[in-house]
Amino acid sequence: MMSSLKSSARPKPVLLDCDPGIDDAFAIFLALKSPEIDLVGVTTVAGNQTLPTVSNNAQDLLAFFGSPQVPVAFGEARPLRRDPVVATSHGLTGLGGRTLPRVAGEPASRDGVGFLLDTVFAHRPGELTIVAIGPLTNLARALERRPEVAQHVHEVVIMGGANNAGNMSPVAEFNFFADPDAAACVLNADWKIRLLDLTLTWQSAVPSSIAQRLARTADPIAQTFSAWLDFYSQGETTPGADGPSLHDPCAMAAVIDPSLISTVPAFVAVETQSPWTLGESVVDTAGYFGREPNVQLGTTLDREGFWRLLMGYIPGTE
Ligand SMILES: [Ca+2]
Repeated sequence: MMSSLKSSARPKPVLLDCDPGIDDAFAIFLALKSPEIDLVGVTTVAGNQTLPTVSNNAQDLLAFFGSPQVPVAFGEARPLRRDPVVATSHGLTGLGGRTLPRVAGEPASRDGVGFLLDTVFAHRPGELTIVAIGPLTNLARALERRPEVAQHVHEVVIMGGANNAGNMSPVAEFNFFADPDAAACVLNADWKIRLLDLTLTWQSAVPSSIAQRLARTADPIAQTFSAWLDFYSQGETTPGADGPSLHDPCAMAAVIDPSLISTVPAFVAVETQSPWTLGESVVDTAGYFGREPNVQLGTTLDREGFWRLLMGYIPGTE
């Protein structure tokens, strides 16, 4: 339930940059249901699937969760300098295991980067939070067009990178692997970043008791989540745990309740050259490189609190 949450007087305005994606779907759900967040817009980016597919999914998800009025802008269809890669663990539709009613129509904009910039500058300095849970192409393009965007946002919360093992290569996580040049650009920019990498998000692994509760709950949202998790568990594994991890909603949870995630200051660089370690995030918390920290890096997730938060919004799962 929600009793541990402290509702702030005013919800925080959040722009979500995403590539739905099964775990993205859970992040959208959290953003819409949480009274701590005002989801002011969604931008899409090629990642888990192609841009048309993830864009349709974003629109369908918002409608399915009862908020079709949230504007969706279609963003970048290709990484900055490389060929697109898609993920396999989300299936050909990006939402494998359960197809949603198709409502997708015209976007709020076909210039997602322009929409992102307009949304940022429509807010006061330090007011808007960006949650970025796909490849960072849109954010990098926004920095190219208007570098001052970095000083205008409150914070960027990113799901990406891998301090230890990766999930697209031995060392690289999907979002950073898909567009390493964009990840490097975004981490080099002068904005406040909380970075949640696989070391953190793997701590969200779905407990079997939760999977069972979802499976036996009749509510359509619970049934859909259960079907997605069944599908996702076939292609997404978590070291040391039985269930798949919900990487993306960790970033939304970090905005809703920052106490769920502890962080340390770190300098993080992204490898953009080596064919063997492309997209690796090199984490320096000990000062080897003599560089100032550029992120607050998530270290520990309150797994129980995270699942309590998410399940608290799903009807019928008490
Ligand atoms: Ca994603």
